Amino acid sequence: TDDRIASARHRAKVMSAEDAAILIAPNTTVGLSGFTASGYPTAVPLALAARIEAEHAAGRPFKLRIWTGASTGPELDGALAKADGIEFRLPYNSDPTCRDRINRGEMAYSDMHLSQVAPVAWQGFLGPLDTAIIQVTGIREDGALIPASSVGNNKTWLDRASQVILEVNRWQNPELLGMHDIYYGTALPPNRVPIPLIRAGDRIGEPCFRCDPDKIVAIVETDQPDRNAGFTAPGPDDLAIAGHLLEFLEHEVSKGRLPPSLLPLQSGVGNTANAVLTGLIDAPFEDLSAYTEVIQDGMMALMDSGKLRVASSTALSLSPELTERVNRSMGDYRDRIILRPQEISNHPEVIRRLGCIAMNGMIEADIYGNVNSTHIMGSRIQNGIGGSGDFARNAYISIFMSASTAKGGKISTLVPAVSHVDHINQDVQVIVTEQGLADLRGLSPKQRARVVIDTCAHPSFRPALEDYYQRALKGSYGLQTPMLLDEALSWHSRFVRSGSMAPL
Ligand code: 0RQ
Repeated sequence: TDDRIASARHRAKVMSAEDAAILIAPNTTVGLSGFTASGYPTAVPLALAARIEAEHAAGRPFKLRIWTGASTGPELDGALAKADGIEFRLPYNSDPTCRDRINRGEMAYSDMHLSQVAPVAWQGFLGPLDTAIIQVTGIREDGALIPASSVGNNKTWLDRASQVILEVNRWQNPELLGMHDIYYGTALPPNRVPIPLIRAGDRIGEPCFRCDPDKIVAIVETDQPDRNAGFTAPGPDDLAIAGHLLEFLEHEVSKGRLPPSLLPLQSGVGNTANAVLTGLIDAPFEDLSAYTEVIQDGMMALMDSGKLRVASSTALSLSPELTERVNRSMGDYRDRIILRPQEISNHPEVIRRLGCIAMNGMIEADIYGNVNSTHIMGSRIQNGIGGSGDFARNAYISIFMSASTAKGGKISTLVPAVSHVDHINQDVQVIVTEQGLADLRGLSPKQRARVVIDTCAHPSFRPALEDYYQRALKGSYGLQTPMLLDEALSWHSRFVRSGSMAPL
């Protein structure tokens, strides 16, 4: 114990992870920190998983309801799911063991818009929160908690929980102090007021979390690096998508519909999004800003190049190499990176005011521009909607991107009808594949179908899509959004039956 825990009152509560885990009762609700594999607790969840396994071995049931910020790491979601200790989880998951259990029907999963989790918790719709387990960088003498590399829902879990367990992670750089902006001005209707944030770089809150010391029942010391996966070098499809997108943005600037510094960028998870950001380094835009929820390697590269002036997010989500480098020089970024609660990083009011350019990945889109971000073949969850809905509906321009085929060419990501809808066509303005970019703004459904088929579909599926559409124009019940009811999902059922969407 050193000055990471500057308050004697708090120091008296330091104990082992095993002792802390005993304080969590079966059949209770636990809210944990973590947004991507950044700033999530590791020691207490691992000890808890071991305890759950021992209880199960002794024939005693032990399950928990788990709330987080978004996805976390293997020591949290992975370990608790392997121990069969999660009965219910929200809001976003990318852990493979959780995913399997959800898709086998063994775990309940509530996939929510990330901005809505905190307000819905305050409204009381989720029930009581028994325990919060929150990773922090340190505890100040006055008891304020210095946040770690993600903020997520931590403020809300600390405020709502009956008891609090802290993990003080010595690996996090104390220079993080001052990077965060914890806003305490949210109230419920009828007392809600405007969020006073008018530029991506504005600070409207406090650097630390407040927490009633009487609620803190345990403090565990750790030394665990964040552990997000690395990125693969962008492939030809990623580069083609990035190329189309950058050309589109240049075109919008030349038409006077976007300023030369663009508008605050939001960029989703994954390799393609990362390739787009990297591509911006050599694009003719200056003085960029970002208002987003995750900062990936591409965004750091853009910042280091001098092109990105400021980035607001709720988490750093960097490859292992970049995690180490950025963590060493955290103080250098404190004025240019702002980490906020996800209720604010993803706030519809702020996204609409700033006019974000939203760029997110998708599973599939249909010819009318409805987008599925979450489900494979209509019923199997991949990850979750994350913040894509917060940004898509409220953005200045909402862009979805994917390669035009998946699974080695056996699946077309452009289909007659999406098998699950996350983003309705009104929330989808641009679709990009390696084949091209469809600008759907202001078009009717039939005009949209024309552009999507001609521009985005892969040549191996384009004739079948065209054939479906032509027959729909003749045989549909109505002609606003032509559809053959018996055939619209036949591509998906063919894949489930035969392993390929290709026409027989
Ligand atoms: O499966 O790994 O088994 O091969 O889906 O697809 O191509 O690796 O793409 O990593 O960009 O993820 C929508 C899931 C795309 C992501 C999604 C299969 C494919 C692969 C992943 P395998 P890729 P990406 C901010 C914004 C929602 C949340 C969001 C996502 C796997 O972007 O989770 O936007 N978005 N948040 O093979 C069957 C198809 C398929 C398909 C892809 N049409 N049919 N399988 N796959 N398309 C961030 C946060 O919210 C934190």
